[in-house]
Amino acid sequence: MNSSQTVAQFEQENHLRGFQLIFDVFDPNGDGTISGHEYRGLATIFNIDPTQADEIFLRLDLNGDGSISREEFTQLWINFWYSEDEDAAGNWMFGPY
Ligand SMILES: [Ca+2]
Ligand SMILES: [Ca+2]
Repeated sequence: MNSSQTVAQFEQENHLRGFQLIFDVFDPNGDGTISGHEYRGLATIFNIDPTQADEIFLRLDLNGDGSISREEFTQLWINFWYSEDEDAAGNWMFGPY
């Protein structure tokens, strides 16, 4: 193992820890999924318009079952940090920047 690998791992662990915190914020009732209602409620924190929040939620709900599971959120979170693709769903997590 070289030192750059260690740094990358450290960063990844930090991101995953952040992910747990963020997920809990997005899931205030703690049932393990983020509903459209929960997302809309939190979207206001990020200054996202409620109408736009609904559109973004549809992008984030990768399998279209009406809620964002922890697995989906993990995927989005990895997208957000690591994807080079500006159109990746994860990049919409905090609104259209
Ligand atoms: Ca929930
Ligand atoms: Ca889903």
